[in-house]
Amino acid sequence: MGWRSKMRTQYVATIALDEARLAKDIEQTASFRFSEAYSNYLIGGPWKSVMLWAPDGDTGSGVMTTYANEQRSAFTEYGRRLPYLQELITNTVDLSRLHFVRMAVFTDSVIIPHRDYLELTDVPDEVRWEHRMHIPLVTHENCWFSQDNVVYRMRAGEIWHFDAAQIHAAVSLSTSPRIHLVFDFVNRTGSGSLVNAEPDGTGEDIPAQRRIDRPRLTDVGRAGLMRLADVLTMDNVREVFSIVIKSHFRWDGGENTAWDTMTDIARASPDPAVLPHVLELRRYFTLDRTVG
Ligand code: YCP
Ligand code: CO
Repeated sequence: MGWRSKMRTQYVATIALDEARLAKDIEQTASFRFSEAYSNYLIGGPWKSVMLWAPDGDTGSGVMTTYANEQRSAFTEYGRRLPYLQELITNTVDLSRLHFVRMAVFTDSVIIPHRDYLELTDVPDEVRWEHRMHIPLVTHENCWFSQDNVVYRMRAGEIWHFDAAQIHAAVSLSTSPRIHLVFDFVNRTGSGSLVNAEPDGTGEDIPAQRRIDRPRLTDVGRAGLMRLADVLTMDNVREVFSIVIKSHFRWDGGENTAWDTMTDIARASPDPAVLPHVLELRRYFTLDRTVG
């Protein structure tokens, strides 16, 4: 099966995780130096990541545009210290197209609705990573993703294609950490499929059993959110946005509700600096991250 970059978010298959070997590897990571790059996408706890597979086997800073991206990728020093995950990665994907694998951990936090890959305009076509895949390793009931106004869960051991080029958000409402493997692939034509697993889904991209049903956001609920405008100042933009994003995960306010509601609240804020600031954030996270 050929493969192109425009892969929709979809469940692929489930791997039977070896919990004992996984626990050993996770224990190993206690001594690793995690990067907090991209934590500005989160409100609450940081986004912690560690490179397991990267160009030139370089652990690097975690900021993906700073790697020697024209080099061949390989396991990093950290990746080589995780025998189970090294095996899992090698057995599960086409390494010839694999560019990065990160272990990504976050706890008790929300991820601002955003598109990834917007900052990669200077990365040459042949090495630009354009396709993402997730495999949750450790997760819980209250870790949710949203895309196209669908809120859903990924369970541990599941392989998911993840359309990171579309606006997506996430929450992890728990004090226990959520740990995923996050894969990025280059858009090179390869012989076989990207993933070494027979798809076992129902044909539905996001299976019904993975979706979280939310009640509609009522007019009363919406009016309540709008009253946040009364207290919204430059000092609390992030806190207010966190409330707005969490409410989007609990109630269905329609497409783009988090950014639209935040923009409406900003417009109604007594502080005139807030609206331009929120519009700038919206541009950065959803439209354009190139400088100048
Ligand atoms: C990324 N996605 O693509 C970011 C990290 C959360 C959202 C932070 O690396
Ligand atoms: Co993202």
